[in-house]
Amino acid sequence: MNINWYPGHMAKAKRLISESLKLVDIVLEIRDARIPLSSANPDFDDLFTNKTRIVFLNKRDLADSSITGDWVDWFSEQGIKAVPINSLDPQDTNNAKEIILKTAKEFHQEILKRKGIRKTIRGMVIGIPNVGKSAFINGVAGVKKAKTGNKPGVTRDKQWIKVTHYVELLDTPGLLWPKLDQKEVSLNLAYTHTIKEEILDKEEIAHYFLEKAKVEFPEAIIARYGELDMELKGYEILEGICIQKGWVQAGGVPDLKRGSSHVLDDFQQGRLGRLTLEKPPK
Ligand SMILES: Nc1nc2c(ncn2[C@@H]2O[C@H](COP(=O)(O)OP(=O)(O)OP(=O)(O)O)[C@@H](O)[C@H]2O)c(=O)[nH]1
Ligand SMILES: [Mg+2]
Repeated sequence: MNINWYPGHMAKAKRLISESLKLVDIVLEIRDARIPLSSANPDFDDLFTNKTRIVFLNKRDLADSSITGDWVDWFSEQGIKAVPINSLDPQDTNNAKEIILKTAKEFHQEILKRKGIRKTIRGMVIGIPNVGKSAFINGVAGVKKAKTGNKPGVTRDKQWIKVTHYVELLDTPGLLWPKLDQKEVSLNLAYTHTIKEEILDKEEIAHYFLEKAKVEFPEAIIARYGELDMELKGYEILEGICIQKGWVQAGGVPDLKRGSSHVLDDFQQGRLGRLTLEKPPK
């Protein structure tokens, strides 16, 4: 199992982000609440040292709310402010807007005092692909200016979007890193649809997903697909799901391709319930 996806547009986007950094006062990092560590790009630590950084745990509506609470505590222990959010919920995005405006106001006043000028405060929104950066900006700005889509690699260029007369946010393309060398991380990125589907072996990914599910949330699988022997291997559980749901080819052969697409899509769309894949380190 070896997943790597670092197309040319990401290398270009990384250069573009580095160049835009000097224009930016605040960095808003969007992570996936279901995988708060796997969705952290290790390249960002070097890129954004010395910048005020706020972490948003997006897609909180798809994650287990009690584990999200544990994550907020864990981040706080690391000295990082982490805010759970559903970018499609106006109440949540209004709350995020208030947090951003409060931080921006502090910058604005400090610059006014120091330099006597009223400067536009700029925030850069960064994160891995498909985590919801553009949806976050649209929600916070209250306009649908940034293009969003249910697949990674939608945003291809930078785009400034006004939030108020003195605050602007920069939408950026999702960035992965050149070498995904940790299997667990790669799989978490694949499960959450961060990696382009066309390059994945979906049957293999679904097998690993069910291997994890049978230990961590077997009830969610049974509730969705019916009674299954969760002692079996991931592949065999997938076969069982196909048979239960009638996803079979001629002669009753389980259609594993169809089954794996359904299972992964059900997880991604929250149809298996609110499931978090990573717990905070002890
Ligand atoms: N359930 C849920 N879906 C969300 C949330 N935020 C974004 N989405 C959906 O996730 C998908 C990706 O959102 P985008 O805003 O396009 O993601 P992005 O990070 O800009 O993606 P790239 O530009 O490809 O890097 C879209 O289908 C959004 O509707 C959220 O908080 N909850
Ligand atoms: Mg985008």
